Amino acid sequence: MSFNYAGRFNSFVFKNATVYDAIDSYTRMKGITHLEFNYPEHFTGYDIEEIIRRKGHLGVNGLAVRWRGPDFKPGNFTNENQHTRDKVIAMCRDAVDVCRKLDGSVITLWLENDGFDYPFQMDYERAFYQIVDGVREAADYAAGSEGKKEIKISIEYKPYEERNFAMIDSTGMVMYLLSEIDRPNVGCTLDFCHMLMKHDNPSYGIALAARKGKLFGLHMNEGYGWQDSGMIFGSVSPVLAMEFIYYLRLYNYQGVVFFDTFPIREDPFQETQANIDAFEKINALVDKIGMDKIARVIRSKDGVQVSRLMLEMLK
Ligand SMILES: [Mn+2]
Repeated sequence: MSFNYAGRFNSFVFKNATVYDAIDSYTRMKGITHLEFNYPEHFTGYDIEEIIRRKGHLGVNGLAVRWRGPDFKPGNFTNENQHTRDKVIAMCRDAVDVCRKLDGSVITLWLENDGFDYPFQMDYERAFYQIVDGVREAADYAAGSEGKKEIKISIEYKPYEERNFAMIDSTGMVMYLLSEIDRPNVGCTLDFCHMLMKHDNPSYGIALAARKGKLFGLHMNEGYGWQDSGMIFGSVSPVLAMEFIYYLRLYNYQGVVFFDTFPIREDPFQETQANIDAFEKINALVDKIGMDKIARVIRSKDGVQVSRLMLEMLK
């Protein structure tokens, strides 16, 4: 099974490259199939027609909405300033329009400010259903209609950062949110580091989301679990990474594998390529060992057999 790959624009942009430069790099990189933008930051000062010209053979996966600036700090969908909350939803609609123009598929929403820091700071029920209603509004706008492609809305959870507590903080909570939203075009994006931060087993999350047809996106990276490390895929826990790829194949994941990594000290071109190479190599190891054999080990529920499988993988 082969996978679709996209890299993180800001890996280049934060090193003084333009969005155009980054697109040119991606067209030269081995394995990249799609582009994944932030909205509005990667469009401000850029021409969409020029972006389309430069991307050549690459597809567009979608856009992640970023609500930047002091107005959004108290909350995104949970903002009590009606004007600001309207703007939060309007930006989702604008992102859907741009996504359609680029023939993309998915709008990713990470609810960065929808959380709380103090006890007695949040009316939890009100806040949760402000998110439900807000995402529904965006999703209904993104739904397909005559002549208009359906765009998916995908919720990316993170347990904490920026706030001490996030409203949507775990795989279980995001699945619960999706069932309350109850829209066919709303699903989730699972970020490997965010899952480790929550002590959510990454593959368990895939299984539950995929079973419901709600696995709309992946953010692949690596870390030690206590912060959003954004390291190269498979570099800390290759066995967890291997289990993850096994489940992606089991559920026939057809979406894009986006590498949400932070090459602060590394060369961004080589670092992105290293992510793809690691993913491809671990995928090849799953092939070599075989899906059936892995399934047998899982059925055994035996730690010793699991350890032997791991040694075979390292051989
Ligand atoms: Mn992410």
